[in-house]
Amino acid sequence: ASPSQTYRTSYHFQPPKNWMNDPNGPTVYKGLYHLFYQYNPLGPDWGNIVWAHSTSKDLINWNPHKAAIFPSQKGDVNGCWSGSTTMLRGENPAILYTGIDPKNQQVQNLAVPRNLSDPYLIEWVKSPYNPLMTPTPENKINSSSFRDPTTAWLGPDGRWRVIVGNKLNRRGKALLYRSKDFVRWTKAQHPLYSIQGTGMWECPDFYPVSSSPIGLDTSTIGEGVKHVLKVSLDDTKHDQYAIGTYAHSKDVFVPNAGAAEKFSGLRYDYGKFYASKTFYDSLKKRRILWGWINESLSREDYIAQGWSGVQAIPRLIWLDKSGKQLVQWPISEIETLRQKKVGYPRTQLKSGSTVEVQGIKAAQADVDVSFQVASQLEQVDAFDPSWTDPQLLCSQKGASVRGGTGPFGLKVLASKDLQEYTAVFFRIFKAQNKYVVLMCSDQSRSSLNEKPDKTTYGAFLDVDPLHEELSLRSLIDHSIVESFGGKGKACITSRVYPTKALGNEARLYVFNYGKANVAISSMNAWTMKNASINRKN
Ligand code: DQQ
Repeated sequence: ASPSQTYRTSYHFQPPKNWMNDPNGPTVYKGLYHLFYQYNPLGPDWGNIVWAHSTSKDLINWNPHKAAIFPSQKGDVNGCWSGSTTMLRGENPAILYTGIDPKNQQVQNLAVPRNLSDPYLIEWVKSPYNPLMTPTPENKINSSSFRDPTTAWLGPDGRWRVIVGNKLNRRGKALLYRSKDFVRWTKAQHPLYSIQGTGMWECPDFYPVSSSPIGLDTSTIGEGVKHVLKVSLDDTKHDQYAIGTYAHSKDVFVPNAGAAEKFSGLRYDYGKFYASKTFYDSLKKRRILWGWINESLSREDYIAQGWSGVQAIPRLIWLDKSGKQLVQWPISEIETLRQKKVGYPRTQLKSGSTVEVQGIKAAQADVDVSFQVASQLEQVDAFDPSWTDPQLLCSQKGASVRGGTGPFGLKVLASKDLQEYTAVFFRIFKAQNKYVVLMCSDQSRSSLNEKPDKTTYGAFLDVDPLHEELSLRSLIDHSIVESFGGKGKACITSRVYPTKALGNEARLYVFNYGKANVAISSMNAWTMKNASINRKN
């Protein structure tokens, strides 16, 4: 393959070439899924941003269309940045997005379909009233930190609400606007929520959840409904969230105790995953999460390959039974790409062993493995309570550092001689009165090429290894590994650039480098078919 094609994916969403970043305005209309995305039509680097557009019947295979929103008005001459779709009454989609005006100020604009009988929604018309929300000295909004309107929700008083990301000095804010007609918007006195010291909140998202995979429409309020506020922290490039309550009489978000201090705790994904956005899929009554995964290559190298960025596989998202965190799982449609399966019966994975999973195409695969360690916890290492940063812990205790129980897990995108591999694994510790499970994705050996960023990622996984299995599912696709631990309680996505473990040379292994044996209670692996993604007919 030519260098530009080496790291392209076979079933992840990407345009045929050029730069892509945030997913925008995902929705479903007349049975068709729509994805818009931040795109540079002129090259592989960020710039000249338009809303590119694709549609799909299954969220897996996508057809490209012409750009839906591109600079054409005063309110967006310098770029059409991120935003969201809202379904107005009677199935009327409306897009709110950020435009960059002639003075390079960030303003919010409205666009609606030209022809509602076209399920592809090819043509979009901008409101003659644009811009609808602007920064002014009176409203004290900083014109370079005012962007990314959310999907709006309808209050019991018949008024729409939307939030827009903002910061004032170091205070991150979710500014709240209200409107009766979706055109005239008034800024509320108070933001929906704000936190001192976080820096800019990009791409906020605000939506109701319940502890069942059945999703809720964005305007749902009531008994037993919790709300999630997600922000993309510009300073750290992490998507963090808090769970709480939407006090709709006051129009404020009240996070659960301890849930939101500086958004320091919960992340959708502990690897690469940014500027994400959910939407309510009214066809299948579920909430779906899209997120952007950027390159770990140097700028020089992604420019040389002629493209940059992929979208993560859409994930179902819901509230965990504990109420303390969200759970994510690849949408079931992805399983239609599963082709050749290899299954393993229950086996022992002896201390020190590395076993190849043969019979699949390991460069594009779906692997689901469960481990049992309950009877193997005598030698477990002690947990030091000062270890509060799982990423740091994973980088200190990588795949080649022997422990009592663990590391054990998968070596993916591995070369035959194991000179190259990405290790996704668990390690167990004993804290005072509970076990601590660490999940890591160690990229340090992922490529013989020195240049890509190989930061190790890590997360604590809220699973009790004494009573529960430890499951790990990884979606492997040439240069992406998306891993789901504990049935979706912790997700870690990484980008890797093997030089040997390419195409048919890639291998998959299951390994145990801990002192204790562990049991594999089940393991299935599938070759994944290519999806048809944005191919011009
Ligand atoms: N990307 C967009 C902005 C947003 C940022 C510009 C997040 O609207 O804040 O391409 O990645």
